[in-house]
Amino acid sequence: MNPLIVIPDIHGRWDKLQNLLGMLCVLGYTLDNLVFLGDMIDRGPDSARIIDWLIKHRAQYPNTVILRGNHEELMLEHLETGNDTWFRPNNGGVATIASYRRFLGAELKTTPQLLKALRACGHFDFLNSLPFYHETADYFFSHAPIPKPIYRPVGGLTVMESLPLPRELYCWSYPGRIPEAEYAYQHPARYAVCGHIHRLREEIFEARLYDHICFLDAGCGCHSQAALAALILPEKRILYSL
Ligand SMILES: [Mn+2]
Repeated sequence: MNPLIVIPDIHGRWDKLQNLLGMLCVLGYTLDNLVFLGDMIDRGPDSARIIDWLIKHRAQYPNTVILRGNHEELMLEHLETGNDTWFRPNNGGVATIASYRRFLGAELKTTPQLLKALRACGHFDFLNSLPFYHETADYFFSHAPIPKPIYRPVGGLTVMESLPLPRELYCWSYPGRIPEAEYAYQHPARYAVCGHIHRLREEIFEARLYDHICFLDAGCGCHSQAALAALILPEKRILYSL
């Protein structure tokens, strides 16, 4: 089987995504087994274009996995309830609406207009269908890290402490002051990969690879110098966009 290539938070940076995918192709990797960890949208300028590309890419390569991040949650919540947390400056929803105005060539002045336009182009149904996690025999992927007490092993199987997990956990959980590696649960027989957490505030512009989990977000879309990372599995090689 071709390697799995995992890509974390893109945050609207089409340029970084294209650079990374180009680099992967030059190195001889195929793009038919990509796993996107969510937060494809917001902050950067090209969210609409990225979502459109993801829909087409998954149609072409059905093995493609695209997860839901907290930013897709914020956008969906706004569209469904009018909650405007999405528009807080740090969240970057305004940039996403601007990208849809350009992409669709429409004014999109109100939330109902935006919702109607997103339904018409298929983006709403796409975003609304994104799963919260993806599990294979060897790996566990989620946008945010799963904290320690959540899983327990039973007879060699992975069993969740309480089913279903609160859905926000997959998108929003955050170690706070706990060192990230200590915070994250060690999945039995599975290597975990998450996005969601960068360490730009500590001037760390890299992904962090631990024995049981990889924190893959290097801060793409949150700082002009931050790259988009990719984790290539099973070799655990990390590449960065320019
Ligand atoms: Mn996130």
